[in-house]
Amino acid sequence: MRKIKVRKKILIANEEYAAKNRAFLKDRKLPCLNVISSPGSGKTTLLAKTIETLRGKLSIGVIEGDIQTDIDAKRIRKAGAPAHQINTEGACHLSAAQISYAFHKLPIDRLDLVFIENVGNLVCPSTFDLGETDKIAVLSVPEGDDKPAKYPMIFARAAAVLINKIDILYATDFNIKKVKADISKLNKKTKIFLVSAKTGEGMKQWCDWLEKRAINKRTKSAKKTRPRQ
Ligand SMILES: Nc1nc2c(ncn2[C@@H]2O[C@H](COP(=O)(O)OP(=O)(O)OP(=O)(O)O)[C@@H](O)[C@H]2O)c(=O)[nH]1
Ligand SMILES: [Mg+2]
Repeated sequence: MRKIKVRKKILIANEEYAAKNRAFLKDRKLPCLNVISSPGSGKTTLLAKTIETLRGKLSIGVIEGDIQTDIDAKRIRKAGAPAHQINTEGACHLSAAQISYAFHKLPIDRLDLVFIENVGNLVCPSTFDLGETDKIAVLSVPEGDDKPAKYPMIFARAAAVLINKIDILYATDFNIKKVKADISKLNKKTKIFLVSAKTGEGMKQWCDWLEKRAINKRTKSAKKTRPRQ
């Protein structure tokens, strides 16, 4: 009984911080994408490649979540973007309060887009609201094509799904047609990208989509806030 009460309190506190984060992003017309996947699907490699591909077009900042170490934040800085590392010290997902604090550790007013790389975990982060604009799922080829069916939560909620490591498709029995059908059953609206962060294949389509979304967000918000004639 007591445990339930404590959990309820934690969730209410998280919802309050998530609402605060949403308002913070809305004020700045700043898109923030929460990237979720199993450990090792290629999130950091994809983000580094995205930063390189969009250099000169979009100014990107990254909030990195890991149980321990600042390995990923260092990789992002090496790719040329500001990064803030959060260590959860055991927790399997980031919280909205941690994100609220991390926004102020980035040069937020100079950014066009913020990525959150959540702790590598296909389950826990998918239902935890951080106040992000959208969730992005990454599934890599060696994980197997049954994952959307077995772990549906993130695929049902994601605005886009990146199927990464397509350069090693030849070495697996991963069935792209089946995966696409399974994802579409869960979420008709989601956009699916086939990519290789290693070779760069498919990165242009993904980056074009990101650029459009970042620009759309700014223009839509500008229209909304424009006073009526
Ligand atoms: N062949 C191939 N390997 C890749 C690709 N993308 C990433 N990798 C490799 O996959 C491994 C894991 O990549 P990371 O980017 O660290 O994965 P991650 O999802 O950030 O991992 P965590 O942060 O630990 O959850 C590394 O050895 C990468 O070089 C790809 O497109 N193709
Ligand atoms: Mg990583």
